[in-house]
Amino acid sequence: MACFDVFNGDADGICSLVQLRLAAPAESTLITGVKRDIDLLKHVEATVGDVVTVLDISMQKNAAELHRVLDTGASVSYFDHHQSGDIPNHPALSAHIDLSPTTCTALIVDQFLKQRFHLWAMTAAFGDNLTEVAEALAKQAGLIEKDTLALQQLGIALNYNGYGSSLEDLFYHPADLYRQCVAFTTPLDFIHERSDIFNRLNDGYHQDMSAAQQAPLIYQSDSVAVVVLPQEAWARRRWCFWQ
Ligand SMILES: [Mn+2]
Repeated sequence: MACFDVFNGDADGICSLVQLRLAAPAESTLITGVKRDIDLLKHVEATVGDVVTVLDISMQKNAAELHRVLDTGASVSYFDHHQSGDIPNHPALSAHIDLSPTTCTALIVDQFLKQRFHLWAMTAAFGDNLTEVAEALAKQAGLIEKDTLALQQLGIALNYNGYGSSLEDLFYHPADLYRQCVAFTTPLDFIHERSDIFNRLNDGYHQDMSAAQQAPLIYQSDSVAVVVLPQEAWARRRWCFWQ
């Protein structure tokens, strides 16, 4: 039996898989990409009895590939908060889909795991821009402000890492980032023990922001501004972030 973990390369995808694999460790083939690459199920070459977990990519956009994978005899657990389209009624599919604007995939996983790795879920909520939701959860959990802020910074930085036109543009390959994160039960331990990674992500984000602010402005009106960006990785990250 082979395991395939298919996940969006942003904070939500990474933190969702971190929670599931902390709860149920397994050797798996990791399938991910830049944040905008959600066409991921096509890379799964499963056979009968295999187990496929899919996180934070639209079921609607992957519908044909989902049917293909189910037809091989593999079982699929699907967690997501994007457009699902019709959810196939298949005995080997367990779908955990919630389209509410106040949730994200990592929060759906958090509920599924009865909040076992709650801080990872909050990190993802910050990364998915659900700031009020994440702050409320942090308050309920009794987190001190400094720790809440650290989770927010990590969520934003993990999320930003997913932006780029190709994997080469990213600070870290999302699969590598996942492997580093899953070594820690809480994101606060990760931040503390792997400050090298945390700082590179966080500093990289801020450096890109200030580089973009200094890019030459060639036109501005009340509604439009045109800046010229160089053909460099940081500019492609910013460009994809703006899209
Ligand atoms: Mn998400």
